[in-house]
Amino acid sequence: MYLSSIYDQIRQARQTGAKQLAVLIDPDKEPSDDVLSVLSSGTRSGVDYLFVGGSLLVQGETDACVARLRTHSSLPIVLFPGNHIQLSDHADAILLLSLISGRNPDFLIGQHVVAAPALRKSKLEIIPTGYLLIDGGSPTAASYISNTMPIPGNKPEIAAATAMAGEMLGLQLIYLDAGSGAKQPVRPELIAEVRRHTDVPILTGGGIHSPEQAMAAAKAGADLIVIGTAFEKYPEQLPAIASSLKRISTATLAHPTKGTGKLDFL
Ligand code: 1GP
Repeated sequence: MYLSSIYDQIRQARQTGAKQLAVLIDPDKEPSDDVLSVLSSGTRSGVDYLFVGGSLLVQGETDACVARLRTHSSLPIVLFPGNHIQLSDHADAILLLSLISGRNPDFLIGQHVVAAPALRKSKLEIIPTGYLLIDGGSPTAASYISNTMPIPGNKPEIAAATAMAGEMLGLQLIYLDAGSGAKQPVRPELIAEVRRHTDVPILTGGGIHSPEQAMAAAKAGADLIVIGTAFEKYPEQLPAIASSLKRISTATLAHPTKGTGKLDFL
């Protein structure tokens, strides 16, 4: 079946129980040869999307980074911007992030207002995304730069209520992020609680560096796993993570959960 948009692909994966993988490319960092070689193998690498962005770019440029990735990879490129200047018309889509775990109006709506005229002119597919920072055991650039407090990792009910509010406001994805380089990924219990209370696809990332962690997040109900730091440092480990997610997808497809499409691994 032809799927017209990236959001359709993510939603379709959610409906069938297929788990997806995105790697996050930081425009500030020059990709190593090993990283480029994984990217150039396209979907054979087990990667579904390239995400591009960072909380703060010191020297990198989003547009140049996207252009460079295009020459090395045929994978869809999705902007994951830290602010309104991280735009590129050469990407396929943008996660228009509203930082709903925080109470900083600039990241709830302010940056969006500044970016809206340029986004309206662009051909980017815009995917409204509820972005929740979850405490991963250490301060992260995302919480510092956004000047927001992450949701405590042991308060799944707060995350679930926040995600519910985001869904009711019409946000189409929920991204649970422990922040880049987090000590601990978002706890599976928290992901599961958000899953129980929302139907939109769930993305999670921050601190995931092993197949076991990726599988735990996926089993808890995350539909798309995002890996940044571990991919930069150990790109050779990516196939193991990708195949662990494929195993879960295959198990889900063999034993689909009836009714709501919610997964029942717990
Ligand atoms: C950060 O979720 C992403 O926003 C990825 O985090 O760099 O820790 O993989 P890592």
